[in-house]
Amino acid sequence: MVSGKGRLLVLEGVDGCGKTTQLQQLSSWLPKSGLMPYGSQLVVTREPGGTALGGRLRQLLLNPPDDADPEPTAELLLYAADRAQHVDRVIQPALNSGNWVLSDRFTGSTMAYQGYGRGLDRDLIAELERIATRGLIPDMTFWLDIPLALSIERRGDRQEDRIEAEGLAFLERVSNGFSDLADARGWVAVVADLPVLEVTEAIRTALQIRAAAWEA
Ligand code: T5A
Repeated sequence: MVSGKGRLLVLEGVDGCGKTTQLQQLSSWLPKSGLMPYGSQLVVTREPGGTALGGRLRQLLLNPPDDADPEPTAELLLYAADRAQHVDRVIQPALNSGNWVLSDRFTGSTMAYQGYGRGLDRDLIAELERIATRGLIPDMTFWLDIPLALSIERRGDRQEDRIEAEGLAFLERVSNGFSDLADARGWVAVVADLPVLEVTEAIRTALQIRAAAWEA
């Protein structure tokens, strides 16, 4: 029996900002941090691709076979479909059981990439966000803030996926989008061009402060 409330924590930022690295750091620390309710579990997940259906959608979105690349509106709807399945199958059931969920990307990525990046209608995106999540809002979102040039450098000569291959101007719009969203949605901005453990420490400290407020 879990004695507390489930919580949804999200990491957001441009490609190569260090989300996956921090997700690993947090997933080993959180269960022994004393922050999670007694008996609860940590569910670590990601978008796109947090479900079996989402895994197929991820492939179509990021590395589609020849001639199967989606146009912007289809891309938006595929990300929304991935999220709807993710919320219904993974996130909401975990939260209902009092577990904590740590997700690599969530709704902010759609607003940043498809809204700011692709220039699709942001009101429509907000409406789709509401439909796909059924109104679920993360308890805490960490935006890993990093200069775009460094995020590109960090990705090195790894093969680019379809979104990463959109080019610098696109990624600049996405990066500005994340900055606007962090302000508008009350995200925690984390300076991410520091050594891994310093970034982890900043996230941990912010989370400890917020968790104390949850308990108060
Ligand atoms: N997308 C997603 C949309 O367009 N709309 C949506 O709605 C959603 C949900 C998903 C793609 O889909 C798009 C956005 C994306 O383009 P993804 O799986 O999230 O892709 O892929 P990326 O964000 O590209 O993930 P990456 O793995 O490339 O980047 P991460 O996770 O941000 O970075 P990470 O941790 O892998 O680090 C990159 C490199 O930097 C090093 C790491 O060791 C690694 O080599 N590094 C550091 N080096 C020095 N100091 C640090 N502090 C470091 N942290 C990491």
